[in-house]
Amino acid sequence: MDREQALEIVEKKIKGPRFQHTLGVVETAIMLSEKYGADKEQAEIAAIFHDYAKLMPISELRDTIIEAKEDERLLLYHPELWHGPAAAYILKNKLSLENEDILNAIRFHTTGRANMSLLEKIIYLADYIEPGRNFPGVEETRELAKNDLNQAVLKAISNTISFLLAKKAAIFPDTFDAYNSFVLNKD
Ligand code: DGI
Ligand code: FE
Ligand code: FE
Ligand code: FE
Repeated sequence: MDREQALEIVEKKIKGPRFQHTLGVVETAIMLSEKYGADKEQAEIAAIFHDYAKLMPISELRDTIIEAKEDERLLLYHPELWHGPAAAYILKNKLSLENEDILNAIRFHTTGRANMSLLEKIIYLADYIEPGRNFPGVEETRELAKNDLNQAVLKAISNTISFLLAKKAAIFPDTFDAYNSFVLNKD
């Protein structure tokens, strides 16, 4: 599947501002791939599809998580955590996307996880710093992204955890695992 086909499929699912965000993630993921030596085509496909399931109804997302045999603990947490795993399943089973690294970059783009691959880090970070984002701390994360991928991803994860703590939101274990993995392994 090439870029144009992929964009056409995604634009049907997520029109408007959400599609603009996706284009920002694509541009940022390609830039980060060049800087940090990831496969540009893979980063592009993962970025195009990362929010493919973002606007699916919650009931369909829930059914998809169950059908996919994804981690059922997800269902105890905020539905915001469901669109990545659901997209990975649909892309594999209905759109024949086979590359496991691409699928994992999509699956874990909201939470991160321990021992993320280069592609997973790039998609996580691109989602956080794409030009359309303006949450507190994003500028500092963009600066770190210029020279140190791991420090930048760690910053994005730390900011997300602080944000969730301030809201008294439940924090999914993969989010903590991602944080600990960067702090302990300095990877
Ligand atoms: O889909 P996007 O809006 O582009 O971005 P995303 O998939 O990274 O979702 C971001 C949201 O997910 C943001 O509001 C923070 C939230 N989030 C990330 N990790 C956790 C979480 N929410 C909860 N409740 N628990 C988490 O561990
Ligand atoms: Fe997302
Ligand atoms: Fe994100
Ligand atoms: Fe996104």
